[in-house]
Amino acid sequence: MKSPASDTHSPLSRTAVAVMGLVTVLALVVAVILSNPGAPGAASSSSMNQTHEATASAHVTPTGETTRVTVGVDGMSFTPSRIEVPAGNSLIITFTNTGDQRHDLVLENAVESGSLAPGESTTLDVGIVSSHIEGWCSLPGHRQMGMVLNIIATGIEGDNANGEAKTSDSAGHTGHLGHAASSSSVNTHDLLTHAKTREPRDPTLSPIPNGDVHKYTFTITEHTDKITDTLTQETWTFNETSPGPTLHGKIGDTFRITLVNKGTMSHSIDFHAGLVSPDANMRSIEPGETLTYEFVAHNAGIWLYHCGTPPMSMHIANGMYGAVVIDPSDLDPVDHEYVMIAAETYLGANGETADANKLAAMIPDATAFNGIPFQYSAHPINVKVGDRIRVWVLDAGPNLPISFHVVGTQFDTVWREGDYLIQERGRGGGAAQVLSLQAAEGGFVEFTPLEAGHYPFVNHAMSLAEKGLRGVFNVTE
Ligand SMILES: [Cu+2]
Repeated sequence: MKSPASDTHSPLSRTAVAVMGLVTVLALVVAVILSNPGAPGAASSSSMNQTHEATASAHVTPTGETTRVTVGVDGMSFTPSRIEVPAGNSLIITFTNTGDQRHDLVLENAVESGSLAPGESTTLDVGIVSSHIEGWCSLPGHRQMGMVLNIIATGIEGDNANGEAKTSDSAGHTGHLGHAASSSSVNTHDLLTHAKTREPRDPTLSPIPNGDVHKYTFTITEHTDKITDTLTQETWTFNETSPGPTLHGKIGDTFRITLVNKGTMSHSIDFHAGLVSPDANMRSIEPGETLTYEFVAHNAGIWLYHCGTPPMSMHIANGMYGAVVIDPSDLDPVDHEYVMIAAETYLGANGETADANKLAAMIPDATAFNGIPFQYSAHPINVKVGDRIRVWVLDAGPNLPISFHVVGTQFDTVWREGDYLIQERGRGGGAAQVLSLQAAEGGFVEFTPLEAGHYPFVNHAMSLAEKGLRGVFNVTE
């Protein structure tokens, strides 16, 4: 048995390693003999061959006893979430995912279960417990939501004597095995420079397709996407775009969506545009599974859709959101009709998912209309003087409000969350400077630029505009 940390050129350390190895072997032999092979959940003898010496320390004498526990999942917690083990005992955990989406269990001594689907079970040989060991679920955001397992070594002197649980790493920037991986930051210049290299997403609202029944397949994938020329993040998407496809229909239309999960974890979808029972339609599905979700659009609006698998903040922040536009029955024709979906980005380490702590603190690194910060500053939207323009705005969040403003214009028509706040024709007098929306709210504004020029549109919560929620209408004669 080798110690990876040993210097084999030193006779002293070679002797020490040999003694430690002998102690470990003896402890294991005793543990195998003492453990009851007929006990429920008993590990097979082959799994006992894997030991984890990282947990052994010099001041704890192996007892030769084995502690066996079963651990399940309830929502976003392990049950139990705390295990007491007499110091020096070996520990065998039978981990069953009794939750409703995929989870894993990773211990700080590098023992891990691998990702388990709901109902799956595995056995973890933790080794000899000599001090407190923390465990957690490594799926993005799950640890921060509370999926922490504390293994307490009892009966030893020192700071573990009271069996005090460690608090979960408040920095929380942990990689798969708990090593710190610093989250990223970004500046306006780099975001704008990158936006110039990207093809902008066409903000034009597509016409309503023919017929009363609209069928789509939404395929979920997980991949990396560039944020700047040098920084990438793992994004989760419907049909490889974030936002996902914008659907458009009229009141009374039926939408039939086949959801296909080609990712590595559980995902789902929740269409605010429909009136359906969440139980079956919005359930999480496993990688490889499909789900048919059908709804009738009873009411007008720009409706959010999003993945509803916990932690929802993480699934939305990683890109799983989009819009369904259902026209009010009294819409007038306009020259241009656009969709702007506002969302926030909370950068994790390069190449990784959103940072769960920034997400919880609601302090985004970047913000964007239609997925790419500053894309309509880099690629202004061209209109003519006197054109009538309608802009549908949806706040996909996941957290922060938007105060949508177009510099140099006033909105003579504002429709927000189901009704007109201001309606141009027939009601003279007032106009609006912003359409204000909380997370998941939506509406539209109409306006007409009267002179040529460059008309910025922004989130007038200015600090959020400065992180990317900004674009320009280029108005020409
Ligand atoms: Cu998801």
